[in-house]
Amino acid sequence: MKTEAPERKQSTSFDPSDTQRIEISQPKEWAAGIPAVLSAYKNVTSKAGPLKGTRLLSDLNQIEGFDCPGCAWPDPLEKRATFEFCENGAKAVADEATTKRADATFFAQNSVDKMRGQSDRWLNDQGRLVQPMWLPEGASHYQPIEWSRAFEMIATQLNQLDTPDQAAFYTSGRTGNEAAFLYQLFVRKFGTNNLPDCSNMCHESSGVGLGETIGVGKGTVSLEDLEHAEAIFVFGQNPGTNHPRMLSSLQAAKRQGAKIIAINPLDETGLKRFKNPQEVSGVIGKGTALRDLYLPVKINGDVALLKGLCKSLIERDSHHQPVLDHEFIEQYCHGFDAFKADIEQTTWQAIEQGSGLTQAQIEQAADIACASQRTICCWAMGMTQHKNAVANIQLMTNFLMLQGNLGKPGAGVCPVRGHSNVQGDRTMGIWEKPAPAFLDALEKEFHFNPPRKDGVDAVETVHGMQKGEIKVLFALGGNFFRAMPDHQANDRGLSQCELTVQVSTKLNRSHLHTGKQGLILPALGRTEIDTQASGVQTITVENSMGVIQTSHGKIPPASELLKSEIDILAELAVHTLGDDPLDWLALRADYRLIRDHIANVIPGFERFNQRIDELGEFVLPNAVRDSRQFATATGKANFVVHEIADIDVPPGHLLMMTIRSHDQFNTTVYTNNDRYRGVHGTRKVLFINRLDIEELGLEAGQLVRIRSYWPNDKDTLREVSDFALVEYAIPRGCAAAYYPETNDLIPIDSVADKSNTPAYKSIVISLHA
Ligand SMILES: Nc1nc2c(c(=O)[nH]1)N[C@H]1C(S)=C(S)[C@@H](COP(=O)(O)OP(=O)(O)OC[C@H]3O[C@@H](n4cnc5c(=O)[nH]c(N)nc54)[C@H](O)[C@@H]3O)O[C@H]1N2
Ligand SMILES: Nc1nc2c(c(=O)[nH]1)N[C@H]1C(S)=C(S)[C@@H](COP(=O)(O)OP(=O)(O)OC[C@H]3O[C@@H](n4cnc5c(=O)[nH]c(N)nc54)[C@H](O)[C@@H]3O)O[C@H]1N2
Ligand SMILES: [Mo]
Repeated sequence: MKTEAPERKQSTSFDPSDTQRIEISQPKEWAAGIPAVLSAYKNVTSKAGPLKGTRLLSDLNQIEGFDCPGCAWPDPLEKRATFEFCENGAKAVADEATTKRADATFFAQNSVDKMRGQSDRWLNDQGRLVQPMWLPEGASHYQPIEWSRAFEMIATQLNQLDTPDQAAFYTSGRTGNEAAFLYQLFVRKFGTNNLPDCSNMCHESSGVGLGETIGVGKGTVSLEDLEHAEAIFVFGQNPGTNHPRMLSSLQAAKRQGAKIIAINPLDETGLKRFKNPQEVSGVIGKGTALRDLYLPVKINGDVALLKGLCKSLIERDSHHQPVLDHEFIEQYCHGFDAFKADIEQTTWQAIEQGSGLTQAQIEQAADIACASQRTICCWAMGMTQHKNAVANIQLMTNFLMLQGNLGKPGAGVCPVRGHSNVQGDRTMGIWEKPAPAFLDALEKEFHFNPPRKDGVDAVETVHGMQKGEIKVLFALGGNFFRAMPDHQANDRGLSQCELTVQVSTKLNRSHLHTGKQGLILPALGRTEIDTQASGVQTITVENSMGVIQTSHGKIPPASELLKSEIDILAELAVHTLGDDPLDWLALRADYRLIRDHIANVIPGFERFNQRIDELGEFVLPNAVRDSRQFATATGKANFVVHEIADIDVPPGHLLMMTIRSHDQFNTTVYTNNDRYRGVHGTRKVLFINRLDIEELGLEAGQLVRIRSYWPNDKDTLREVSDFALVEYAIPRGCAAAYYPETNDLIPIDSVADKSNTPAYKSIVISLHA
């Protein structure tokens, strides 16, 4: 493994060291319980103060409170617990409600260069952004700027472009529905569909895969379905950390007799055993064992595994003892014969080799599927961030279709979304490939000609910036620079832009890699009271299961200078669009007026204001769930044939996935600990099988350089250094490290087929002492 690197372009380090005293212990055997409750209270009260902290926790996810700014897991429609939150939701709230401030004095004391030398944790730790800041061309420091001048500057830059397509408008998934709707309307009136978003990096593969197979790009189950399922397959997801409230639903399902199967290269703690902090038995008892079966699939081995599952079901099916739902297949599906033929000719040998599992292991999972009348597949990033991610999604759907597990209670597909409103943002039209019907409706409501040409997604935005075709990047939330792969390519692109604008709540690395000029526009967060001319405003969000809910800010804004995202967008529209006939400032004054427009444009939102006034929340229609209608090209649910893809992992190399620790929210790092996996004091670790450490002639605990291998671009050296090897139960040939520290290893061209999502979870690496 000691091959010397040839002369190559050396990567710049985007990863300042932040290592404390490293302690590695055994992974935990159960999740939540008292440690989670203590951690929640400690986080919120230490950052926001004891009074504000307690108040915040009691308003979290209540009907009259605010929607958790963490993940998109739904709240129960009825029967909410007094404290309907989880440890990690509390961390997200605390992080926003912090009493620390990154104000003008802070920026005067810290040059951009100096801040680049700090860790992500340090950047976030500086507190809330409280006033608009400007980085003039060539300047070393940000300086304060008036809001009005900032808007003029953006409008001037935008209006100077040769074409509107020279600007791109990114969205992260915390933006509420009303702001998202206004944003896409502004962008389309400006004249482009360049609306890349965090979905492009997240569940895009789910949307594309489901769209082709079942005609709805969203999940088809409700919380109630989940609790009434007989079998739940959890693919590529770590809910104990990323969707902790899902554990309560899995526990409820389990108590009704459901079997749970975890499919993951790591045996994640949250799926092993759960101590529900809302229950006495969760506090003092042993908790509930969740998974009945654990399948340690190798990274990217899911297509093979799913083909194995389908093969087993098809082989077991006979006239006397039907296993498949032939009536469903006959009436609702298309392409079954070709699918069946492909599965029959796929050998068990290929399946075992591709999945890293034995036939016996897969048959155990098939036993559970056969015994179940109601099966659900849940999944997250372990399925969507691979080259063949769309195949993953489609085979999961096909596996369910074999037994008619779509559009009936207790069964269906459940892509578990990431950001709290990422699904709603898409529904509101934040999409670079808008449906013609959506544009027609916009045209009818607002009397203009929306652009019809597809815009750029996140990866295409980086390409566009590098080629000089995109000159302005405006980002509504998020951390585009750090969340995207290939920091080198991204930095090259960004630095060529004329202007980059970040609408943000907290300091992050995107503020340090700007265009020739950079602007930071500080925004109100979800927890804060939003007062406009007509009074205090309410916003809405859509959770992972298509439920529209209201959210009411509860605490005073971190600064008087903050503006709501809607306020910022309305001002931007007024400054940029000149004499546009739409009264943007009236919409800003009263968000109900925005909802009236939404009701006229987007199906399912009829009587929007009335319904949220009366009920607080409502469920969007879903053709598959409600009536087994499949709006696909064939009008039916489609079976699709996919090959088992072989990733080229040369000898001496490993396949690495990038994952989240328990103490981060995406690029926001709270601490350097990962309690459930037994890591303390550092994020620079590589989880690796003991036998691979031995075979490579290395030692546990040793610091290594990780270099990625990308045959399509042998000229660029992508390497990160000082990662400690941690012996871990992970399949041979596989490794894992945290995101975003390893994002520089991923070439911008390493993407999923069809969805163009960066293949964050299949990185071929070699290790160097
Ligand atoms: N606290 C907290 N909550 C969050 C977030 C956060 O950062 N912190 N992020 C939010 C966002 S935006 C998202 S998208 C979600 C992310 O939620 P997750 O998808 O749970 O997050 P990851 O850490 O990326 O975990 C991916 C899981 O997939 C597994 N995996 C990786 N590759 C494969 C594979 O090839 N096959 C299989 N079967 N499994 C694989 C990994 O071992 C890991 O358990 O969480 C949301 N919620
Ligand atoms: N290697 C690797 N890379 C990945 C992933 C992975 O698994 N592996 N996951 C990908 C996924 S799933 C996602 S979703 C992306 C995430 O990409 P992003 O959504 O772009 O990143 P975040 O880290 O969530 O953004 C955090 C920033 O958002 C701002 N913010 C927070 N709340 C608000 C708000 O209410 N309003 C505004 N205006 N700003 C706010 C703060 O300034 C904060 O610093 O990362 C992707 N990148
Ligand atoms: Mo995500």
